[in-house]
Amino acid sequence: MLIGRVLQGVGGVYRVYVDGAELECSLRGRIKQGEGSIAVGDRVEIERQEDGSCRIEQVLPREGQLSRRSFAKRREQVLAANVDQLAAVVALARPEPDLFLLDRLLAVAELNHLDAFIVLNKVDLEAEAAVGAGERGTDLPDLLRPYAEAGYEIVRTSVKSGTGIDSLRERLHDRITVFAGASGVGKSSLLNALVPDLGLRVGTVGARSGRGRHTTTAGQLIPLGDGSFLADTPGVQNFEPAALEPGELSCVFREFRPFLDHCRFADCRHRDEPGCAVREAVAQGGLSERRHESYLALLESAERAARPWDRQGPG
Ligand SMILES: Nc1nc2c(ncn2[C@@H]2O[C@H](COP(=O)(O)OP(=O)(O)O)[C@@H](O)[C@H]2O)c(=O)[nH]1
Ligand SMILES: [Mg+2]
Ligand SMILES: [Zn+2]
Repeated sequence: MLIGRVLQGVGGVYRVYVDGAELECSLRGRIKQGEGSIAVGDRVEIERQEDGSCRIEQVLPREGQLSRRSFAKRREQVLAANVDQLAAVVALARPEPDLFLLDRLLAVAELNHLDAFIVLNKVDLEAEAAVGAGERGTDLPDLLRPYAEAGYEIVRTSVKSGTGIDSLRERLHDRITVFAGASGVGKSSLLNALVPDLGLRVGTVGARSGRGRHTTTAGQLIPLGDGSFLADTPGVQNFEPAALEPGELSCVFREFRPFLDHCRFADCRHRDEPGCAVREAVAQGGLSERRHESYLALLESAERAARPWDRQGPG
């Protein structure tokens, strides 16, 4: 009997990582029937069959998972099992930072009880970023300050110059990490830099993000060989924030937590209630106004999803 980790599953065939090698395995019928009970990242027991083929006999208990909840279907889709942390990737420039997406990704991490950190990639594009910052009126390090203050570590990288790749590798050590971020920020490039013989396809810049732009279609786990695994799970970007329960949201914004007990109402949604400690902190500059706006936008979509009769209605 062998124990391994599921790297990928396509059409009933599973690639399983065992002691530095990969085995192709089938799945025992009884596991197959319990739909969704095996995912990328699962630890499994494998038995070699008489004909030499390998079969997954059992899925070992999970320590956490990254899942996407769908409100409409009232079910959970497991994107990857045993994930430890999420790396939210943004680019200094090209594309312009999508901070609402960053807030959503960090929310996903919090909801799934994953550690999270930010990778600021393309730091070689400083000159270009300065132009964008001029047009915007703020530069990205300023925009990222609230995240650092909330306790999110920021690792600066450039695939082009090699800056920060070693620190990033250290940050990944012995853990399963999900890379997430907008199309074009350099996720595939970073994975290629971390695993030199990987050869993931790198996309072109400028193309509109959206369906069909993802060069990786099915989720997979990439072993770094030192006990670290990178999870390439395209579904994270399309995470549906509407699947959140409205009441869950305020805890998900980490830096709001110290204020939550001080709101006048226990069920305060930090929008227009009197005596709201969160809004008070925003007004006094102790909390970021932009993060609060993201919170309100997520709250609205969560409330809309909780009212099925106007889910189709205009925003
Ligand atoms: N200047 C610069 N370009 C980068 C860097 N990392 C990635 N790119 C480029 O950004 C584009 C998108 O990269 P890709 O890895 O496909 O992004 P993904 O969509 O997040 O997987 C490609 O043209 C890369 O060559 C970097 O650190 N600096
Ligand atoms: Mg990619
Ligand atoms: Zn409040």
